[in-house]
Amino acid sequence: MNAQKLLFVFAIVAGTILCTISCKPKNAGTSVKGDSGVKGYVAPGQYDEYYNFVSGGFSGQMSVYGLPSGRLFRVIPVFSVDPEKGWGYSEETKPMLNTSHGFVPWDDLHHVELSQTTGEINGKWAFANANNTPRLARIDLKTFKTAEIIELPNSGGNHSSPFGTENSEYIVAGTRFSVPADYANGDVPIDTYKENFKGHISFVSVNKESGQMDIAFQLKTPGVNFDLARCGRDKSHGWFFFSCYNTEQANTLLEVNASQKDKDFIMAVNWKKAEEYLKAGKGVKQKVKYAHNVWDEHTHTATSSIKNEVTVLDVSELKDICYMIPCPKSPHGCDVDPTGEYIVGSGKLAAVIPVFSFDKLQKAIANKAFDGDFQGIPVVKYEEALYGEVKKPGLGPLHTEFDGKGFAYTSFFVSSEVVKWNIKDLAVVDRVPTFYSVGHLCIPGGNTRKPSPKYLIAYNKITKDRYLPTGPELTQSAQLFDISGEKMQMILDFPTIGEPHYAQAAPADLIRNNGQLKIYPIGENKHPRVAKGEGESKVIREGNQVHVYMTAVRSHFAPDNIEGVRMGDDVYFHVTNLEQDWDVPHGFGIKGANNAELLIMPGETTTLKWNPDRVGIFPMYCTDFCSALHQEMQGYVRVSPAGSKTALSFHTGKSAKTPEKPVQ
Ligand code: RUQ
Ligand code: CUA
Repeated sequence: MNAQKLLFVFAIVAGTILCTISCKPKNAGTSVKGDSGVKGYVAPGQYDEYYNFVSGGFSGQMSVYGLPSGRLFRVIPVFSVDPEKGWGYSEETKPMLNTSHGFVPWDDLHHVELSQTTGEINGKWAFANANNTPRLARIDLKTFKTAEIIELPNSGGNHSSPFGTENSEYIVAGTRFSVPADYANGDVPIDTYKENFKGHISFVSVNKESGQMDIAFQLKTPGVNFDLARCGRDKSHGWFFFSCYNTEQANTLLEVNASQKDKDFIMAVNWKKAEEYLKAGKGVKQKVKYAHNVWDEHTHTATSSIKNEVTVLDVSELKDICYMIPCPKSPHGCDVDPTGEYIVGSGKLAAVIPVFSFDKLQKAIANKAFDGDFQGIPVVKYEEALYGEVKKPGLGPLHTEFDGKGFAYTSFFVSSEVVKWNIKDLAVVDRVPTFYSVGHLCIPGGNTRKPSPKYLIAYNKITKDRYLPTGPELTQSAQLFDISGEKMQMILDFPTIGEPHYAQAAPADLIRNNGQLKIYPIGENKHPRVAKGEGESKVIREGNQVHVYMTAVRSHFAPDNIEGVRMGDDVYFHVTNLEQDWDVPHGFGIKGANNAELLIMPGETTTLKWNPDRVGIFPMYCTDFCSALHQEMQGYVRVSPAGSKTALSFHTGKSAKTPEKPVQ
């Protein structure tokens, strides 16, 4: 090798090394310029302008951030157990995670939907989907607690969910995987997809006052993958739009086989028509099995009941409920603008963004401007529903939000950017890079009639070199943009819990003043094992069950000394928090417990089940720093051998009390 050649090789090697060390894409680290960071600054002690409810992805939870600060306020446990809050560990919360498959301690939460009245966020509830074992959850925004979970039969991979109508009449849930219905024979060869696999879309009604959910009906559709959905609004209220892919009906190697066709569909659903058919008795009651879990605010206890019937409308037979609109290349996002006229389809592999017109669609349906049908569902001619195409917008369009000022913002996964375009003339007006690979976007109210066009948040799948590394699993992130001017400007970048999918945001005052600050009077506690004062605290034996009616108040438990527990006992600590101020929880933990701590909210009773595994003295203590003497808030349980004669007794302070008629 001559010297020149050697130098050349050296240059390449050095270049490669340098690049692996510092090859940040241009813009990285320099995108917050001048005073833009200041715009996201919320001074200590100041409130944020918005609540941001963010899906926790594979953590199964929902997190609550402030905007514009990006401060994390709370992680609300929804579909996954959360030992920090005792969620899924206390006896009262276990039924919330019950399903027809039994207790399921985890799920994958993708989308968040805030309840609405006349197309505007009303601050009452947030809905969320479980993707893996199909369920819908309702979170009460007065308590920031999951108040209800309903399982969805006939579904697999509940991805196209939960999207709501303008008055939260319904929250819909479309199945990602079409599968043989639960009420049909499921023991069929997988390659009989075309004949035996069906899609089901659930329309779940929401009670206006209580929020209680109920599966009003399901639509049975040909087998495809439903991906996302949006309701019609204003003039298109009464319609729903679902993107679907795999209209090839492939059952293997979908990355190739589900990308064959030039166009898949957006399925337009006339749900008012479906309601008419339902009233006319056209629904078929089918035998299924699903769990419905409801939290009772007065007993602070969930009950799970198994239901076994659902009403199904077959849209291949009941004409004029569904219409297919051709949409280029595996549409993912399907978004409707604030006026309800424009429906935006984002084909993951498409080079254009088609924008459909609701008025043109109606005309096309009236004139039967169809191109045949897809297994009984009329296919509307593409041009007859199309308003126009956004040309060369970027690579890999996913999701679109709106600012209410005539602009749409679309995320591009592959080219890693947000693109702002004009809805009327379909011209691209601005684009900014995201770091990296953005999925969903959120503008507060961005899916309503009245967006507030100040901020846009991009939720990124990959963060690569943006943060200090933490091993192979790097954090995902959110990036905040100021969109009040003509140009989008990045002002903040913050890590998230789990993989953030969709998120929504609501004005701070709407949530803050929804009645959430209150006293929790102990008198309203209807828990069957409550102790409403220390005088009511006691320990009783029922066979091999020992029930401890325990109270907690700053800074002691009553009782705090318990004897007479024996090996083989099931011990239930029913801890009542006697505090009535809304912000003084207590905690409870005992050595060797096979579950978690309890966090007991003021005025509530919560139960920990404990099976002592050995003879001896077991300390217990308050886990939540509640006062200067929090560390003194502790006690002991004595465990004796099975068959021991040690009488059951308990006390706090001097006098040991023995239950009047100890049952041995
Ligand atoms: S989607 S992978 Cu919400 Cu873009 Cu789930
Ligand atoms: Cu009660 Cu710490």
